[in-house]
Amino acid sequence: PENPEPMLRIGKSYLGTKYVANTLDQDGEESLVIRTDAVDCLTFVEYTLAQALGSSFADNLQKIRYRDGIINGYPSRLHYTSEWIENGIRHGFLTDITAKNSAHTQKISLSYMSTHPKQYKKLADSPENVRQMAEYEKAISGKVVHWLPKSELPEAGLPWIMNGDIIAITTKMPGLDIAHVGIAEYKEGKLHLLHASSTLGKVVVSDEPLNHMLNNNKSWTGIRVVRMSH
Ligand code: NAG
Repeated sequence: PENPEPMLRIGKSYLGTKYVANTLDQDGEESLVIRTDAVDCLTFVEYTLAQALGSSFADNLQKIRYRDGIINGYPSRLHYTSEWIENGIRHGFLTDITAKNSAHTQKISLSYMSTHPKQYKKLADSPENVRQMAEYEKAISGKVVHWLPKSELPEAGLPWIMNGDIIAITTKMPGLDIAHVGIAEYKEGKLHLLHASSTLGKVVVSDEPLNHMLNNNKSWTGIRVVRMSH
């Protein structure tokens, strides 16, 4: 069968969708934004996962995007992908595949948002939001997670990385955990990335295999792999 994995089948229905950053940062109170016509790397994965999980799209999206599914201001949104992953595992809709298959570990260290408030509309004007973000950063920092260094990812991928898996790219940018996310797709025996590309301005399957993308980016260090739990 072709594309039997729902994450891949649904993710591919977004091919060509335009890339737009910051669609979730609306004026006024934080609320559940659904903009499936304009995505960034993370919202693309969120919409795909919300649809793949079945039944209520909006309910799923809220559980995916907000800490424990509760919308309570800007800091209740899961801004850091490692906390986004942790929330998904805790609520039973994601499984940490790297944890089962890679012995490499790293300690999470988050501070980027609270130290760059001018880059975020909802932090630039709110010291209270900055204070709360700093608290959440502190709460997750120090947690140890498994990852796969890019030097250990062959062009052909690995047997334990499957079509439709969520790939989160780790970064050495100080205070940040994940720099980019997408969905795994094997093409002609090589592992590629289905992702919302800011440089190409839309959702694409990478021309290059994922390991080339990683090796061509100096600040990207490796990957974490998580899978939708069925
Ligand atoms: C992430 C942003 C987050 C935003 C999400 C979806 C960081 C650390 N996180 O990259 O604020 O909600 O994209 O647009 O910048």
